[in-house]
Amino acid sequence: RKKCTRSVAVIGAPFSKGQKCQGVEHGPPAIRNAGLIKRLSSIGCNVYDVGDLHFAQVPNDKLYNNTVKYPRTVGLACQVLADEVSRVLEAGHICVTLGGDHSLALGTISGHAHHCSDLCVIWVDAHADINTPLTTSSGNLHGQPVSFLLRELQDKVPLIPGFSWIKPCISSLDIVYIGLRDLDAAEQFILKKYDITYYSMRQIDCIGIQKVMERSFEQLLGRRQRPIHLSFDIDAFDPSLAAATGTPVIGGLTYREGIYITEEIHNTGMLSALDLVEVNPNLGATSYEVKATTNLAVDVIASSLGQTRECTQTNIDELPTPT
Ligand code: B3U
Ligand code: MN
Ligand code: MN
Repeated sequence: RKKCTRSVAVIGAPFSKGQKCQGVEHGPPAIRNAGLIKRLSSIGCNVYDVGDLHFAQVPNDKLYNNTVKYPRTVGLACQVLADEVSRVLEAGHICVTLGGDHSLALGTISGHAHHCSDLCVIWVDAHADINTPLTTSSGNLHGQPVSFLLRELQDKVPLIPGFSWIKPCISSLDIVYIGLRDLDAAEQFILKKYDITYYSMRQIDCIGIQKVMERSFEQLLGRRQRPIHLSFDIDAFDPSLAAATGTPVIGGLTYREGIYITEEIHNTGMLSALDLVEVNPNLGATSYEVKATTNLAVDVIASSLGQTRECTQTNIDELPTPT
């Protein structure tokens, strides 16, 4: 249960305007209260807790195109977050961001790319979050962040208010999805048309999580070592494990699959930034379900940073002898 090689900065991003459920802004304190900082210290991480950022709500933030909600508020929050992420990476930390809803990945990935343009992304989620402002039917920006980040997609993405600072920073071969099981038709079309690699739950059933990780690393790291951005939506897990989230979808990752993903990412030695998003402590039917979800979030983060399911302490070299 030990070994964390570098220092880790933790940023709370209590942001919720990328979706409609109240409460996801309470994710950061809920994950902290489940013992995140202590756990990271106990596995040997040097933890620098940035605390929670403050996000202003932009007044008169009208719908874009009669559909997209809070574009200016989301754009500004992501800009603030991007600056903070590149600052802590610059200082040499691994950057852990606690959400908040998944629209904030626009900020974390932009900030990460500002620090190192060579990054790759592993997006663990039930959803692809790749609608454009013109294909979204919900209007929620947490279902769209990837569309703003992909270079190949830019001729299909309109400039929306609050987003002019964003530069697309990844290509379709630089991202891999794991855990998908709820795609809109347009999202499915985009994944196919732009040749984006995705391992859906069906694919995981077919080949197993071990092969999924092997193939992901072969694609992303096979030619050269590069920093990994892990964007982990807690709704990738089965709702029986992570009930306290806004859009649960049946048939998700098991605990063992989810933890195997993060253990393998740690083992590459290339993890540079991690988002843990969509934990909503207002949801979940009982306090037990909320606790289970926040504990799971802590396990995901800790195993990304070196917590193992085996004891890796090496401080015993002799058994006690009876006298
Ligand atoms: N694809 C739908 C649903 C959705 C996306 N992300 C979540 N839900 N969490 C949308 O709103 O774009
Ligand atoms: Mn998501
Ligand atoms: Mn999701």
